[in-house]
Amino acid sequence: MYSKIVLSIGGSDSGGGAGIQADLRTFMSLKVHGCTAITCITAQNSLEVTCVEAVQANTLKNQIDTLFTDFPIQSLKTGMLLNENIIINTAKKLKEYSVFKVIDPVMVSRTGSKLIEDNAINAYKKLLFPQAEIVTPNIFEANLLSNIQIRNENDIEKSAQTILRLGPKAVLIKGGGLSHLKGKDFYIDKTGKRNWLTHKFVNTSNTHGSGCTLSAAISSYLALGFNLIESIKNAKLFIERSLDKSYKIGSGPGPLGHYQ
Ligand code: PXL
Repeated sequence: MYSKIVLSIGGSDSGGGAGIQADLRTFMSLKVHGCTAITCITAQNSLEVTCVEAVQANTLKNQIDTLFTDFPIQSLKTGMLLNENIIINTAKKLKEYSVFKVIDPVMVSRTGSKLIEDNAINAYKKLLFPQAEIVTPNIFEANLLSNIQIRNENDIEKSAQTILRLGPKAVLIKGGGLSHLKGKDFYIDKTGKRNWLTHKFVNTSNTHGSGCTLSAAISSYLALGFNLIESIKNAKLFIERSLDKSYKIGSGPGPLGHYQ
Protein backbone atom coordinates (compact mmCIF):
# COMPACT_ATOMS: atom_id res chain seq x y z
CA MET A 1 0.00 0.00 0.00
CA TYR A 2 1.16 3.49 -0.85
CA SER A 3 4.62 2.32 -1.89
CA LYS A 4 4.61 4.48 -5.04
CA ILE A 5 5.08 8.24 -4.98
CA VAL A 6 3.66 10.76 -7.45
CA LEU A 7 4.33 14.50 -7.58
CA SER A 8 1.86 17.12 -8.73
CA ILE A 9 3.27 20.48 -9.80
CA GLY A 10 0.39 22.92 -10.15
CA GLY A 11 -1.95 25.50 -8.72
CA SER A 12 -4.24 25.51 -5.72
CA ASP A 13 -7.99 25.70 -6.39
CA SER A 14 -9.52 27.25 -3.28
CA GLY A 15 -12.84 25.63 -4.24
CA GLY A 16 -11.26 22.20 -3.80
CA GLY A 17 -12.50 20.86 -7.15
CA ALA A 18 -9.52 21.13 -9.52
CA GLY A 19 -5.77 21.73 -9.36
CA ILE A 20 -3.66 20.12 -6.69
CA GLN A 21 -6.70 19.45 -4.51
CA ALA A 22 -8.19 17.20 -7.22
CA ASP A 23 -4.79 15.59 -7.77
CA LEU A 24 -4.32 14.68 -4.10
CA ARG A 25 -7.79 13.15 -3.92
CA THR A 26 -7.03 11.14 -7.05
CA PHE A 27 -3.69 9.92 -5.67
CA MET A 28 -5.31 8.84 -2.44
CA SER A 29 -8.13 7.02 -4.20
CA LEU A 30 -5.64 5.16 -6.42
CA LYS A 31 -3.46 4.32 -3.41
CA VAL A 32 -0.29 6.15 -4.36
CA HIS A 33 1.36 8.70 -2.10
CA GLY A 34 0.88 12.20 -3.53
CA CYS A 35 3.16 15.15 -2.91
CA THR A 36 2.95 18.65 -4.34
CA ALA A 37 4.97 21.60 -5.57
CA ILE A 38 2.59 24.56 -5.64
CA THR A 39 3.06 27.08 -8.47
CA CYS A 40 0.25 29.53 -7.76
CA ILE A 41 -2.74 30.16 -5.56
CA THR A 42 -6.14 30.86 -7.08
CA ALA A 43 -9.19 32.31 -5.37
CA GLN A 44 -12.17 30.65 -7.01
CA ASN A 45 -15.60 29.17 -6.56
CA SER A 46 -17.70 27.14 -8.98
CA LEU A 47 -18.45 30.24 -11.07
CA GLU A 48 -15.26 32.26 -11.38
CA VAL A 49 -11.56 32.70 -10.68
CA THR A 50 -11.29 36.08 -8.92
CA CYS A 51 -7.54 36.27 -8.27
CA VAL A 52 -4.28 34.40 -8.89
CA GLU A 53 -0.91 34.80 -7.18
CA ALA A 54 2.27 33.10 -8.39
CA VAL A 55 4.64 31.45 -5.93
CA GLN A 56 8.20 32.85 -5.97
CA ALA A 57 10.64 31.05 -8.26
CA ASN A 58 12.93 30.05 -5.44
CA THR A 59 10.09 28.55 -3.41
CA LEU A 60 8.97 26.49 -6.38
CA LYS A 61 12.49 25.17 -7.06
CA ASN A 62 12.96 24.31 -3.40
CA GLN A 63 9.72 22.37 -3.21
CA ILE A 64 10.81 20.20 -6.13
CA ASP A 65 14.41 19.68 -5.00
CA THR A 66 13.47 18.96 -1.40
CA LEU A 67 11.04 16.25 -2.48
CA PHE A 68 13.43 14.55 -4.90
CA THR A 69 16.24 14.64 -2.34
CA ASP A 70 14.36 12.27 -0.04
CA PHE A 71 11.55 10.52 -1.95
CA PRO A 72 11.94 7.92 -4.71
CA ILE A 73 9.31 9.58 -6.94
CA GLN A 74 8.16 7.42 -9.87
CA SER A 75 6.11 9.92 -11.86
CA LEU A 76 4.94 13.51 -11.93
CA LYS A 77 2.31 15.63 -13.56
CA THR A 78 2.26 19.35 -14.24
CA GLY A 79 -0.99 21.32 -14.11
CA MET A 80 -1.49 25.07 -13.88
CA LEU A 81 1.88 26.80 -14.45
CA LEU A 82 0.39 30.27 -15.03
CA ASN A 83 3.22 32.18 -16.71
CA GLU A 84 6.38 31.97 -18.78
CA ASN A 85 8.66 32.30 -15.77
CA ILE A 86 7.11 29.37 -13.91
CA ILE A 87 7.24 27.22 -17.04
CA ILE A 88 10.93 28.05 -17.64
CA ASN A 89 11.85 27.32 -14.01
CA THR A 90 9.84 24.11 -13.88
CA ALA A 91 11.28 22.85 -17.17
CA LYS A 92 14.84 23.59 -16.08
CA LYS A 93 14.34 21.76 -12.79
CA LEU A 94 12.59 18.77 -14.33
CA LYS A 95 15.50 18.15 -16.71
CA GLU A 96 17.47 17.04 -13.66
CA TYR A 97 15.03 14.28 -12.76
CA SER A 98 14.32 11.25 -14.85
CA VAL A 99 10.77 10.11 -14.02
CA PHE A 100 7.57 9.72 -16.10
CA LYS A 101 6.36 13.25 -16.88
CA VAL A 102 2.71 13.83 -17.69
CA ILE A 103 2.28 17.38 -18.98
CA ASP A 104 -1.28 18.70 -18.73
CA PRO A 105 -0.90 22.05 -20.51
CA VAL A 106 -3.49 23.91 -18.46
CA MET A 107 -4.42 27.11 -20.31
CA VAL A 108 -8.18 27.36 -20.46
CA SER A 109 -10.64 25.57 -18.21
CA ARG A 110 -13.56 23.79 -19.83
CA THR A 111 -15.81 26.57 -18.62
CA GLY A 112 -13.63 29.11 -20.45
CA SER A 113 -11.57 30.62 -17.57
CA LYS A 114 -8.14 31.64 -18.80
CA LEU A 115 -5.47 30.02 -16.62
CA ILE A 116 -2.27 31.13 -18.38
CA GLU A 117 -0.66 34.36 -19.58
CA ASP A 118 -0.58 34.70 -23.39
CA ASN A 119 3.19 34.81 -23.87
CA ALA A 120 3.69 31.50 -22.01
CA ILE A 121 2.56 29.10 -24.69
CA ASN A 122 5.86 29.01 -26.59
CA ALA A 123 7.78 28.11 -23.43
CA TYR A 124 5.50 25.12 -22.97
CA LYS A 125 6.17 23.93 -26.51
CA LYS A 126 9.92 24.50 -26.46
CA LEU A 127 10.88 23.49 -22.93
CA LEU A 128 8.34 21.11 -21.45
CA PHE A 129 6.87 19.12 -24.33
CA PRO A 130 10.22 17.51 -25.34
CA GLN A 131 10.47 16.04 -21.81
CA ALA A 132 6.94 14.64 -21.76
CA GLU A 133 5.85 11.03 -21.68
CA ILE A 134 2.49 12.41 -22.72
CA VAL A 135 0.79 15.79 -23.21
CA THR A 136 -2.95 15.95 -22.45
CA PRO A 137 -4.62 19.13 -23.83
CA ASN A 138 -8.38 19.72 -24.02
CA ILE A 139 -9.67 20.97 -27.36
CA PHE A 140 -9.27 24.66 -26.46
CA GLU A 141 -5.64 24.08 -25.48
CA ALA A 142 -5.03 21.91 -28.56
CA ASN A 143 -6.38 24.72 -30.68
CA LEU A 144 -3.91 27.22 -29.15
CA LEU A 145 -0.99 24.78 -29.35
CA SER A 146 -1.49 23.72 -32.96
CA ASN A 147 -3.23 26.77 -34.44
CA ILE A 148 -5.93 24.42 -35.73
CA GLN A 149 -9.56 25.38 -35.15
CA ILE A 150 -11.18 22.23 -33.78
CA ARG A 151 -14.73 21.35 -34.80
CA ASN A 152 -14.67 17.61 -35.40
CA GLU A 153 -12.71 14.35 -35.11
CA ASN A 154 -10.62 15.08 -38.17
CA ASP A 155 -9.44 18.43 -36.75
CA ILE A 156 -8.51 16.70 -33.48
CA GLU A 157 -6.39 14.12 -35.32
CA LYS A 158 -4.57 16.83 -37.29
CA SER A 159 -4.00 18.89 -34.15
CA ALA A 160 -2.63 15.86 -32.26
CA GLN A 161 -0.15 15.18 -35.07
CA THR A 162 1.04 18.80 -34.99
CA ILE A 163 1.52 18.69 -31.20
CA LEU A 164 3.34 15.34 -31.42
CA ARG A 165 5.93 17.02 -33.68
CA LEU A 166 6.82 19.34 -30.78
CA GLY A 167 8.60 16.45 -29.07
CA PRO A 168 6.48 14.55 -26.52
CA LYS A 169 6.39 10.74 -26.76
CA ALA A 170 2.59 10.80 -26.97
CA VAL A 171 -0.41 13.15 -27.13
CA LEU A 172 -3.96 12.64 -25.83
CA ILE A 173 -6.51 15.26 -26.91
CA LYS A 174 -9.61 15.21 -24.72
CA GLY A 175 -12.74 15.61 -26.84
CA GLY A 176 -15.05 16.48 -23.93
CA GLY A 177 -15.24 20.20 -24.82
CA LEU A 178 -17.31 19.31 -27.92
CA SER A 179 -20.79 18.06 -27.09
CA HIS A 180 -20.74 15.16 -29.58
CA LEU A 181 -17.31 13.98 -28.37
CA LYS A 182 -17.94 13.70 -24.63
CA GLY A 183 -15.93 10.78 -23.25
CA LYS A 184 -13.99 10.40 -26.53
CA ASP A 185 -10.26 11.16 -26.56
CA PHE A 186 -7.71 10.78 -29.37
CA TYR A 187 -4.33 9.13 -28.66
CA ILE A 188 -1.27 9.22 -30.89
CA ASP A 189 2.37 8.34 -30.16
CA LYS A 190 5.84 8.36 -31.68
CA THR A 191 5.75 4.64 -32.48
CA GLY A 192 2.85 5.29 -34.89
CA LYS A 193 0.01 4.05 -32.65
CA ARG A 194 -3.19 6.07 -32.97
CA ASN A 195 -6.52 5.34 -31.43
CA TRP A 196 -9.83 6.86 -30.34
CA LEU A 197 -10.43 5.92 -26.70
CA THR A 198 -13.96 6.03 -25.39
CA HIS A 199 -15.62 5.77 -22.03
CA LYS A 200 -19.26 5.67 -21.09
CA PHE A 201 -20.91 9.09 -21.29
CA VAL A 202 -21.97 10.19 -17.80
CA ASN A 203 -24.67 12.84 -17.98
CA THR A 204 -23.62 15.44 -15.41
CA SER A 205 -22.66 19.11 -15.40
CA ASN A 206 -20.40 18.51 -12.38
CA THR A 207 -17.16 18.13 -14.32
CA HIS A 208 -14.95 20.72 -12.61
CA GLY A 209 -11.45 19.25 -12.31
CA SER A 210 -11.97 16.37 -14.72
CA GLY A 211 -8.87 17.28 -16.77
CA CYS A 212 -6.70 17.51 -13.65
CA THR A 213 -8.10 14.22 -12.41
CA LEU A 214 -7.34 12.47 -15.70
CA SER A 215 -3.67 13.53 -15.79
CA ALA A 216 -3.29 12.74 -12.07
CA ALA A 217 -4.76 9.27 -12.64
CA ILE A 218 -2.51 8.62 -15.67
CA SER A 219 0.57 9.53 -13.61
CA SER A 220 -0.64 7.31 -10.75
CA TYR A 221 -1.06 4.27 -13.00
CA LEU A 222 2.36 4.91 -14.58
CA ALA A 223 3.86 4.95 -11.07
CA LEU A 224 2.06 1.70 -10.31
CA GLY A 225 3.81 0.03 -13.24
CA PHE A 226 1.19 0.05 -16.01
CA ASN A 227 2.32 0.96 -19.52
CA LEU A 228 1.13 4.24 -21.05
CA ILE A 229 -1.92 2.93 -22.95
CA GLU A 230 -3.06 0.82 -19.99
CA SER A 231 -2.56 3.82 -17.73
CA ILE A 232 -4.79 5.98 -19.95
CA LYS A 233 -7.49 3.31 -20.18
CA ASN A 234 -7.49 2.79 -16.41
CA ALA A 235 -7.51 6.57 -15.87
CA LYS A 236 -10.56 6.92 -18.13
CA LEU A 237 -12.38 4.24 -16.12
CA PHE A 238 -11.50 6.15 -12.96
CA ILE A 239 -12.94 9.36 -14.49
CA GLU A 240 -16.11 7.49 -15.41
CA ARG A 241 -16.54 6.27 -11.81
CA SER A 242 -15.69 9.71 -10.39
CA LEU A 243 -18.19 11.44 -12.71
CA ASP A 244 -20.81 8.95 -11.56
CA LYS A 245 -20.16 10.16 -8.02
CA SER A 246 -19.78 13.88 -8.84
CA TYR A 247 -21.80 16.38 -6.82
CA LYS A 248 -22.90 20.01 -6.69
CA ILE A 249 -21.70 22.41 -3.99
CA GLY A 250 -22.21 25.90 -5.53
CA SER A 251 -24.21 27.44 -8.37
CA GLY A 252 -21.76 26.31 -11.09
CA PRO A 253 -20.24 22.95 -12.08
CA GLY A 254 -19.39 20.82 -9.04
CA PRO A 255 -16.39 18.55 -8.48
CA LEU A 256 -15.90 14.87 -9.22
CA GLY A 257 -16.39 12.30 -6.48
CA HIS A 258 -12.94 10.77 -6.21
CA TYR A 259 -13.69 8.78 -3.10
CA GLN A 260 -14.98 5.36 -4.08
O1 PXL B 1 -8.91 22.50 -14.68
C1 PXL B 1 -7.71 23.11 -14.77
C2 PXL B 1 -7.25 23.75 -13.50
C3 PXL B 1 -5.99 23.46 -13.05
N1 PXL B 1 -5.48 24.00 -11.93
C4 PXL B 1 -6.19 24.86 -11.19
C5 PXL B 1 -7.47 25.22 -11.59
C6 PXL B 1 -8.02 24.64 -12.78
C7 PXL B 1 -9.36 25.00 -13.19
O2 PXL B 1 -10.08 25.71 -12.59
O3 PXL B 1 -8.14 26.05 -10.84
C8 PXL B 1 -5.59 25.44 -9.97
